[in-house]
Amino acid sequence: MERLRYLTAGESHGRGLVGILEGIPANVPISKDVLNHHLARRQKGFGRGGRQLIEKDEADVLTGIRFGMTMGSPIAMVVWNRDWDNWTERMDVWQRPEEVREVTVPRPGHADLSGALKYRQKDIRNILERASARETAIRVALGTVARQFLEHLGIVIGSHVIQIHEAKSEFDATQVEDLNAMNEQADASEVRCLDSKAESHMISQIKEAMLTKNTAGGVFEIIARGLPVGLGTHVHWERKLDARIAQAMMSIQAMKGVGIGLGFEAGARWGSECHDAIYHDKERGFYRKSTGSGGTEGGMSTGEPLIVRVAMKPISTLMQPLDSVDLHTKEPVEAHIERSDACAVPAASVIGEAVLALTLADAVLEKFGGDSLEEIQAAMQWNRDNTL
Ligand code: EPS
Repeated sequence: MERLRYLTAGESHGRGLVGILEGIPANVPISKDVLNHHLARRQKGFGRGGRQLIEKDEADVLTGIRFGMTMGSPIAMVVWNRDWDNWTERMDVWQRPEEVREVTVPRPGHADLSGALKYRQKDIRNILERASARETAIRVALGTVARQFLEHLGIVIGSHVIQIHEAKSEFDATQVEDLNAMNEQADASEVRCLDSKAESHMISQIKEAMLTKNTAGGVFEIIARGLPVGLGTHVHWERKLDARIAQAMMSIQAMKGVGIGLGFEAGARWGSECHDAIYHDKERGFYRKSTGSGGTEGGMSTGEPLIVRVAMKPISTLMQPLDSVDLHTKEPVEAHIERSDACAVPAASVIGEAVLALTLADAVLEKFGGDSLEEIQAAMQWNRDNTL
């Protein structure tokens, strides 16, 4: 990230998850309710396991905000793990209990084996605790600060689930103007799906996964509107907006594919069916009628809706485990079973929104600079005419 930095720490069953966000300008109003609202959205979704009945995630802000306003200083926060109460001995920072049930059988698909070998850990718990998607709770908290900053600049983000296993939504979100309303509607669905026929199919796919002791993956779509032209740049690989978005999405646990706009589908289309023809009028400046590029050209935002699709693999903890090998005995055994989720694609869509907010906030700060919200609002103003 160029202008915004963030760092998270914390284990799934440790005391809590810690985050620091540095680079948010001063004078951005931040609402505690909005922070906790998005944290609650991340906890929902059909197919979640028992853990979410224990947790009620809230952001405990320690620094950087005073009277509900950012001060330009680093924002530090904690999401405490309620489940910690059940793990105090097993996850004690100092004292090893007399008996520790070590995890010695790696789950295929998880960080378990590569992590254990890389860090030379005989107890896989030392890997899986940090690899766990529990970490995304603090990322949503940090991302929601970025999101509130963006909203004050007229940039709004929404998402919905477009596929779970074989069930596919036909809903076209690219034309939706009010993304907050779209999000509310998606939140009302147990699978965050906006196509009612596909919604019941998705639920039945997850039920089938549960019944067969399996897990289900899927695809979600995130849309952002209100972006100025020219976030990111064509001049250098690491500053390209689409590249930064892809990296951010792939950093979310269990994500395996990212597409911008038509994404993989672009490979099967003629050029004339792919690219968005250019128009101009006095009111809008330059504009497009189609959304194939997904709002980026040459690594820069076009000012059109940004459309990101992300594929999540099925969660790797299977209740009917695949073959594995014990780390110590090297004997073939069934993989380790941990309490887990059958499907977390709806939650992943909320995490995607937060991660996108962090990436976009960084790109906004890179282009417009400024130490206070007012400076950035003013700098963005003249860019809004969309013409030369
Ligand atoms: C996860 C395993 C499960 C999930 C967890 C991610 O946790 P547990 O082992 O405590 O049942 O519920 O996700 C969360 C805790 C969360 O808040 O999203 C994993 O192995 O990635």
